[in-house]
Amino acid sequence: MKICLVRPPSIVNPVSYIASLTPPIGLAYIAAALREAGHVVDIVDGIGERPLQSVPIAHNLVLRGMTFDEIVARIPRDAGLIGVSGMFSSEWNHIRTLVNKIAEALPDVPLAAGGEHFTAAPDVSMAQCPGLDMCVLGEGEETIVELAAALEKGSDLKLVKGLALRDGSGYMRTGSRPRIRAVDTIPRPAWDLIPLQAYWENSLSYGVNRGKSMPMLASRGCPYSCTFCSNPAMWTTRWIARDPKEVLDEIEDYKKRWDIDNVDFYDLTAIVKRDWILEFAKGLVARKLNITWQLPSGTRSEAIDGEVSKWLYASGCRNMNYAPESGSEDSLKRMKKHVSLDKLTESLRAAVKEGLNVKINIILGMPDDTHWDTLKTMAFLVRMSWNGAHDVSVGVFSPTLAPRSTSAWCSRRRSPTPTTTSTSWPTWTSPRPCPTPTSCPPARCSSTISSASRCSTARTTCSARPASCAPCATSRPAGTSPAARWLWRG
Ligand code: B12
Ligand code: SF4
Repeated sequence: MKICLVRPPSIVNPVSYIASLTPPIGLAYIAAALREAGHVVDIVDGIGERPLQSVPIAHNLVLRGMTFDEIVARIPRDAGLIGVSGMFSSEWNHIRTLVNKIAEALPDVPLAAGGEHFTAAPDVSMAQCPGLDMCVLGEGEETIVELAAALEKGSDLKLVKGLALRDGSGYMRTGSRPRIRAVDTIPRPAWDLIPLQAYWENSLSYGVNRGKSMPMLASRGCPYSCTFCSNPAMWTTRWIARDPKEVLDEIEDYKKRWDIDNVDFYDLTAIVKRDWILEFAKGLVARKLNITWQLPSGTRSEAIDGEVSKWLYASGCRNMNYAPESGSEDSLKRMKKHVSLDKLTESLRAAVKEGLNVKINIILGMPDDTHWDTLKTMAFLVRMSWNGAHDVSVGVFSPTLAPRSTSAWCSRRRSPTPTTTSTSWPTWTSPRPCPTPTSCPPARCSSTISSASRCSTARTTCSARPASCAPCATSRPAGTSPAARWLWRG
């Protein structure tokens, strides 16, 4: 069967330094699995095929990439299945328009969707996209292959686990699919179907720009259940790492094929086991590939001590994000973050001592956070700065940005009124009854938002994309990071 996979364009603030546009590793994995099952696959990469094109939309934002009409025109008319990817719930309004346009143009072709957004909100997605036939929930490789086989044979789709299907005027789930345990058997991403050159030529990657960068996944899932995070609903709490040798072979293959300079790990949390990371880092040193690598998405710090940091640096790791998210113990308890700030500080000192650039990820305005929690977080950032942290990334918790599958979203919402058919942005996120309506706190986040926006202005200093950005590429002495300058300027 011919299958077409579609990656929508992305919403970007044109003056932001932190809006990364990245090659779609999720779709490349889906394409590889389908190809291995014998299908002919085409990917319409709505970003990579027009990386510099911008279409203005509301609120000082642009859609970067192909227009919806260009995407619809690019889809082969003889496709037997179309699959659309949707990562961010914050982009739903636009993904919805695209899905509806595809369904109108190709009404007879089965239309599936998958990714973080569709996993968190299949009910809303199907209610607002009448032409969307099914959503693939969670990890997609096995489900899409079984779905394509069932469509070819004309067999009952209800027997394919991991789907949300239309059922009368509503929808039904076909039952949950277990995670893939044998992760080393998952075919490597089909990068030949993605215009990688366009990303490299335009310095589009995740993390700090260190030249020709390849996305990579060393593990899937995360063993924790932080309340603001979609991980438990999307991947369960099972962390499964690939064999370090497999990851090294993949890197070596990319070095030979494309002479890459750098690897960006997209893992939810790559470093969980000390033995794993040591074996990986020592293996990379032994292979002498002359590349750098980084962990831009945030990692746990528990397994990173002096010896691990030494090997991280020796193997080419240059940038790493720790994600304590708050400096307030009360807030951390509510987030179920399970992090010791003292141990994290110790780990950070060791990493900085070995020469790594360390960024701290923070979330402000979580449900039930007080001004006191915010002040404690600011003090914690000062401490991090004195200990050598180079950068800070501050996000503001928002019920519209948080995935609907997270418990923090649920406790933040106000109205229990079902609104699956509403198309207005602020209300679509409230379609299911809240199990704990009495715990919804009063609106008191707005006071913290102003501090966060000041901070996010300051952080652009160090998140600037060009390779020439000296602060990103080199270590600076403790106490002179953007966080420190921002906090001390009065
Ligand atoms: C890379 C990344 C980014 C990049 C994205 C670049 C881009 N435009 O694509 C950048 C840095 C820009 C980014 C920003 C943000 N991110 Co981010 N990011 C990631 C990250 C680290 C990796 C994504 C990835 O490639 N995963 C690996 C692949 C294999 O998984 P996958 O894409 O989910 O694909 C699998 C399935 O979903 C499914 N699938 C996917 N597509 C399809 C399609 C079909 C047809 C099928 C059948 C299946 C299928 O099959 C795939 C293989 O199993 C994830 C964490 C993670 N590891 O997933 C967070 C994550 C996606 N980000 C998240 C968040 C919250 C954000 C921000 C809102 C943070 C902030 N406050 O600013 C912003 C939003 C930006 C925006 N545009 O609105 C959340 C998503 C929450 C949500 N559902 O909305 C995640 C899950 C992190 C988390 N745990 O909280 N992010
Ligand atoms: S925030 Fe990080 S540690 Fe917490 S569940 Fe998500 S990926 Fe895991």
